Amino acid sequence: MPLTLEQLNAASALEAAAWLGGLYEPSPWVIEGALARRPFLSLAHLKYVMADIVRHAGRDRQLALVRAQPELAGQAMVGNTQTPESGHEPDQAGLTQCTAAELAKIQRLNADYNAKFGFPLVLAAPGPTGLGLTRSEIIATFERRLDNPADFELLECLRNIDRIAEIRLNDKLGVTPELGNQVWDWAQRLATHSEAAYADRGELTVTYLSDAHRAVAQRLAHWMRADCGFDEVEIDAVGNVVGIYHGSTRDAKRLLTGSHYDTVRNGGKYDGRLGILMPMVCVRELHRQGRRLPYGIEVVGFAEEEGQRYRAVFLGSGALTGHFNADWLAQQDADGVTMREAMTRAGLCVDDIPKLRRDASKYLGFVETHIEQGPVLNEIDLPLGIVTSINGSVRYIGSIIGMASHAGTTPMGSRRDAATAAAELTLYAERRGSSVPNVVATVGMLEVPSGSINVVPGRCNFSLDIRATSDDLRDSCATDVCAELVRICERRGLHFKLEETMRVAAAPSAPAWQRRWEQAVHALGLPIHRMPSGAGHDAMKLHELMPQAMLFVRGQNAGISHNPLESVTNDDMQLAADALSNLLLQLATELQQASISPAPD
Ligand code: HGY
Ligand code: MN
Ligand code: MN
Repeated sequence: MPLTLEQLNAASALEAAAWLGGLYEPSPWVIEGALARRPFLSLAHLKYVMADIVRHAGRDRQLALVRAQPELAGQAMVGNTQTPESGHEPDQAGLTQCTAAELAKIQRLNADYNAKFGFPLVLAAPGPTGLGLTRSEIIATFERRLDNPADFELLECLRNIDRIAEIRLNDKLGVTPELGNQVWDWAQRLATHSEAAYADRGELTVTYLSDAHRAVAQRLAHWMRADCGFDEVEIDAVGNVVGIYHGSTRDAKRLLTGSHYDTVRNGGKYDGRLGILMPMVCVRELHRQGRRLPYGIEVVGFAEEEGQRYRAVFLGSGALTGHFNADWLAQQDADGVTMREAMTRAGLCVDDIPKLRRDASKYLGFVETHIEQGPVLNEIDLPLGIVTSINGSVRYIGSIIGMASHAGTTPMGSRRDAATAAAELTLYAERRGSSVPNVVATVGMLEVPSGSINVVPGRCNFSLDIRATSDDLRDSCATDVCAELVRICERRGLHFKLEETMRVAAAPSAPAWQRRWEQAVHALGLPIHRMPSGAGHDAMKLHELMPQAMLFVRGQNAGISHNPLESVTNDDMQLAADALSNLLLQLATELQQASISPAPD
């Protein structure tokens, strides 16, 4: 019979410690510390308390905890002795089926890792789903983490120990994160669609209206119709996938929610997509319960947010706010295909785009769940964070033009080298972005077109991405960087072209909606952590039309994103689904109590 939280809260410290003994083998101090903080408000609260105790245990105890873990190499050995809780874990990951070569590689990696860090690598072999990493994933993780700094690795080992404890605790309480598993499965399925050139390398790239992009749209629409019970599903004139789950009356106001399904090149599986799949799984639960709320739920998979194929970001959400810029239609992609042609080939009706603008009076507001795409939630061991504001950003693409010349015969003093000028600008942008808090400046693209090893670069293309928590901070940084570009080119006798491709204002969360997220997270028994978003999101576009607020979900691998290492655990996705469900029911209660359908602020 699975253990219950009530039993854990009511039992004597001795009895409870016996129940939880194997979670953090063999470090009873973690459980003792946690039990002293009873009552546990929820399973998530218990997990957080244990991770918090480990986090604040001091380096000696942390090192002892890591050093006490069974070595992966040892686990890979057949017949290795494991504790009762951990015995099945190596098997789950297939570690006990290692080939001799794999075993030798793991043992070599372990020796190198121990020699470098002075403790064994700890990796939660059951992985983000609890069902087990593959042997190749384990070896790849081992190799990657060998390159990390020591301090980072100690914390990463501790986070993996927490994850192992979390999975063991789920087992003890008979808990399976069903909704988290469903979102995980959907995300893996969507990730099977990638553009050919990238798919061949095992990379995920889905840019606007590519075949992979259209396949993802079809998949989302199918699941909305066939699995989740949406009443209406369509793919609109810009390729957004729109699912509507009506309220108790069809003309009831709607909550708008969703995120984007396009990706950056060689991106991750959860950026954007998590925010579509989360409300889909919540609507599926409502549908299964035959439940209608006093408002409708409109879930949108936005077709384009990343601006990868065309220089048109927030195209999908911008169409809903009436900001689709018709000039974008003439933009050409790297192969010379205009957006208009791409839309026509995809069967989209360009003339219908203006009709997509939403009437704000018909909506209650917009909410978005999204992976954090950063390290903060990992550093405080929290699965969920409340977004207070989305940073404003401005983007440019530019070219510095000098004179191509012979690398061997052109004296250093008489060159008009475009690449060294771009390098100066890149370093200036880094210095300026670092000079004040809450500002970031990035040169993400730097290219000498048709460059040659023996030619002084006559041209260098570059991009600029400048963001800040306020528009003033953003604009001041942008002004300085552009002024520096002028100075560099004057001094070097070069000239430049610069085009602003995006400018979006900082978007503070609507207080009432932020409060609903806070209430939802509090109801899960978790502490509230408020934080700004350094990444841009569709919510900042909808911000121009209606009140919005976001929920962040912790990412694995220290929250890395825009990278194939992007990952989320099923447990954290379960908590996000629980939080969104709670917000939906909160809103329903508010409306029922008001017994009218006002537009909450
Ligand atoms: O760049 C961003 O912040 C987002 O991922 N488009
Ligand atoms: Mn992104
Ligand atoms: Mn995103």
